[in-house]
Amino acid sequence: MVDGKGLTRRRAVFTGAALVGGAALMSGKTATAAPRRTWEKSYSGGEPGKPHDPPGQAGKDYQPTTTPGGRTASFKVVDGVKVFHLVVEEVEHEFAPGLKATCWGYNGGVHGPTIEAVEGDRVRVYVTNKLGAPTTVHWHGVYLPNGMDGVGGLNQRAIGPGETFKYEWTFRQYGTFMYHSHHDEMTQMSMGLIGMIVVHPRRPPPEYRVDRDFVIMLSEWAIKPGTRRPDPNEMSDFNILTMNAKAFPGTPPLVCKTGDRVRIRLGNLSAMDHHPIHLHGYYFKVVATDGGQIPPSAQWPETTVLVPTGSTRDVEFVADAPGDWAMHCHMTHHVMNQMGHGIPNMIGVKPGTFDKRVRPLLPAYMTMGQEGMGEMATMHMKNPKNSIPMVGGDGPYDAITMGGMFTIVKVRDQVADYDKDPGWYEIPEGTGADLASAADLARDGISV
Ligand SMILES: [Cu+2]
Repeated sequence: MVDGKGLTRRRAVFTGAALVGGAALMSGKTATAAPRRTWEKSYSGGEPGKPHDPPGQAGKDYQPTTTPGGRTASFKVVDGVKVFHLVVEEVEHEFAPGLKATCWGYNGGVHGPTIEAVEGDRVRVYVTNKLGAPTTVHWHGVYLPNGMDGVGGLNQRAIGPGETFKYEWTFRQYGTFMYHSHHDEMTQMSMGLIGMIVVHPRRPPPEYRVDRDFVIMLSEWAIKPGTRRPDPNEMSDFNILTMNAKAFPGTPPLVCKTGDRVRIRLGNLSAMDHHPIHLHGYYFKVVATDGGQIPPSAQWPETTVLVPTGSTRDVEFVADAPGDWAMHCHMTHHVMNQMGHGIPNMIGVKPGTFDKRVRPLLPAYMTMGQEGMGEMATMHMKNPKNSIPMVGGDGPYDAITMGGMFTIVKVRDQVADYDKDPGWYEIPEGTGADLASAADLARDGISV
């Protein structure tokens, strides 16, 4: 590979032929004409100050993406330039029914809206700071003039409270990228100042076309039960794990029709964690990172993709199996809500008459956890004000003993409205797990 380094690949976009020769000299190999990759062929944008393409139109130049639980940024076109406006402000945000917090967001929401554009688009993004603190915006993974990169102190002075800054560039690549504050990152990203960017190819190769194109930002928060401010000082004990700032059971499903080609663009801007995202019922291929498309010959099948913090991963599959398929982070503590970790291990404890003896001192006392945490999903215990149970969403059979970074891909033969939850999948008679009958046990010689 002559393009192993990001910078080299980037340059290859502009001076492909010259670079191939140079790299071959360095590696001592004979120069051969490296095939141009599909995503390079698609490139058509100008360098800053040079002509750019006309603004790409939804429906004509690209199929819009869906950000479940979030939203897409609106823009207007002024003299051929797409103009966006991000307002940084304090926002009341609901993570799941019963849990709200005062966060920092963009345009009245947490996280920021997905910025969607087409390669070759010229964009101008105004950023108005309505916080009490200075801020900046960094455009993660995007090729920009250095002065637009948004690192406070390094590329610009921070945007003071009440000020509006202007960023402007031409998208010269396509893919899945992110944006986030680059001033006092630890505080500002933990408070919610992050968002996704999707850039579609100007001339998409046939394999780019999908029917459903989802965008999911993974993040983590520390919100102690009963409080309503995320704690940015937390370093390891994050207790709210989110997809587009929603924690299960607050995460909306990803609705697909049987046979749909599906892309899921995962971004991770968690403070301290990577997330292995696992999809049930399917395998997918990892087709892109925030460094660009992965050539088809280098894509491999997976059912779990690790999304390191500060990275994006695009996965694709064909939704050919109807059902309600779980998709979640496979770190088991990341599918819990507001889990406290300073608790004793009660597994196997036999409390005997202990509860009875404690109750004169603590009237509501109940020994819990001897059989694990699952029962907490069904107990409907009273929670501290503004907090949610560690696990538990209502399912069609029982409580779903999951929380946090968990959602459901709902694949149906008929879909009237992709934006509407189709309810629970009805498992066809005789195809589900069920209580074994005495006849089954006898036939197979199973003694219990
Ligand atoms: Cu995780």
